Amino acid sequence: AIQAFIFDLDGVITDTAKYHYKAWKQLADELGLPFDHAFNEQLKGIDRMASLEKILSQMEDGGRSISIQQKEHWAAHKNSVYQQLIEAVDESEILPGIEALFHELKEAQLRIGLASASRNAETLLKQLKVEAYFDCIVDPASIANGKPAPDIFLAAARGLGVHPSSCIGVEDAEAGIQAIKGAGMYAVGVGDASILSKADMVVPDTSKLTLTSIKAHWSQ
Ligand code: B16
Ligand code: MG
Repeated sequence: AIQAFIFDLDGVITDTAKYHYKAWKQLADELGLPFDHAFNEQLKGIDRMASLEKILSQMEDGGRSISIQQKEHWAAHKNSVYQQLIEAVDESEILPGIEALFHELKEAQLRIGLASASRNAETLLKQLKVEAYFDCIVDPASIANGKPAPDIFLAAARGLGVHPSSCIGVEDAEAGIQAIKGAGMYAVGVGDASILSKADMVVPDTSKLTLTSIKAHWSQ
């Protein structure tokens, strides 16, 4: 039976993907590098430094001439722009259906975990006033290999004390779906079914996420 749900944050619980986009876009513009929504899609679920490296890989030398110190400076700069953008986030920015789903899961006595690559995730859960629903929040700084590696989802299952095969992972990013499947969990994608084709089930938006519909698909 299903024992736990493990959620991604950005793009699933709240739409911070748009703030990440704005902050990266500002940095890319400052550096004179191309950046659009299609490129941003590749950064979803990918941690801060790996995201920066993808952007810099568009430089003529693939970004190889850039020192670690310079990269750290740019990554910190992006993060401070991002943190300003999320300062005003409050419970009005929880995506539709998410809080109702959290209620349903608690009623059914299922555990809830967070597997977000974002080092700002805990701050956001507090601002959204949903932190109390979570039985385990994985610290992404403790994870050696980011998504698409399964590590962060496996750490969440371990933290919840549940076997991966009894966990449902919920993700909006292709890298995240790969991570869930690599962990041996059931993957629910939120968004474009053609991008999230490796998921076991895809819903177009969070309002369609209900325990009943997921259970029905899971048992098939
Ligand atoms: P930060 P998720 C990910 O969060 C975002 O999708 C990704 O765009 C971002 O670069 C990453 O977190 C790191 O975020 O810079 O705040 O540490 O989708 O895994 O919840
Ligand atoms: Mg995400």
